Amino acid sequence: MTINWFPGHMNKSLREMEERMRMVDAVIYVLDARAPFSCINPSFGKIIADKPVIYTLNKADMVKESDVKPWIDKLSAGNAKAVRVNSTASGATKIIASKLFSLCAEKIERKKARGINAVIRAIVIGVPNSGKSTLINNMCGKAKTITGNKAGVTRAQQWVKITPYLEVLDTPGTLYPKLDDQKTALNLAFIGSIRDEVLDTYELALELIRKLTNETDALRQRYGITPSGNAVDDLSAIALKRGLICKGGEADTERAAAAVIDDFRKGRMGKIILEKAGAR
Ligand SMILES: Nc1nc2c(ncn2[C@@H]2O[C@H](COP(=O)(O)OP(=O)(O)OP(=O)(O)O)[C@@H](O)[C@H]2O)c(=O)[nH]1
Ligand SMILES: [Mg+2]
Repeated sequence: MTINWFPGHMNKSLREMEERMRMVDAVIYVLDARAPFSCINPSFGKIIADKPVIYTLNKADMVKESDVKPWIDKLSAGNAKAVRVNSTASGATKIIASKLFSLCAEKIERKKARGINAVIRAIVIGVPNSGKSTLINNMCGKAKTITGNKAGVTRAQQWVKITPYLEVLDTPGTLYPKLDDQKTALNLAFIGSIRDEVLDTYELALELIRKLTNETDALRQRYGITPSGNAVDDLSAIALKRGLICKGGEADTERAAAAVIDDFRKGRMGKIILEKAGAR
């Protein structure tokens, strides 16, 4: 299975992001903590240039703290800071505002010397479904942006006033024009950053089983199966364990595939990180 998804509107989103970059003070770069490296979009690097960045390891509730910590250390350097956040927990994003003000201290002080209260503006960027809009709603304590459990929910940029001195810009999730590295593409598909319509659910579930067999005990714990080393057989075993049977009596592996992917995405297999900080 070769995964690629870069619809026309993403090109437009990248252009708009570039235009807006000139008028913002900082970047809130939202990464899914389950696959931080895969969420770092090579197209963003040039656009961000030397703006201060807050790498936000979002969905931190879905991974072990000990797995996120090395990413925080790795991503914090120079004018970049990294934080871990669960955007679904009330008040959890307060740390972002405080980091933003400290990254922009020079501008704040400069304006203050002239008797002006600076307004800090930040752009929120990231791959689809990483939780950008949820994070913004959390920052302002109100549902000001539309969120949803699938890729491509936000379709246009939207400014949101958090306080009189802090404004953030929600942007549509953007992927890479070319997903050359299929390992990255798979991770993005596992975490729901690629539209399901362009994916083969059955093949994706087999890849996820292969990945989880190698790296965790999740399959044994969730489904009570002993991974055999053959993903096709394992998916059948999962279907039978869950009572997913076709009319003819054989295992319904299509439904089992959808269940495996859904279980992973909803965190029902436990706290699993797909990419450790030291691995690449
Ligand atoms: N468990 C958990 N779920 C989260 C977190 N942040 C967001 N979500 C969920 O992730 C899904 C996607 O959230 P959105 O805020 O719509 O993501 P987005 O990055 O704005 O997505 P696009 O607009 O498509 O680019 C929603 O179902 C959220 O409830 C988090 O910190 N933890
Ligand atoms: Mg959104």
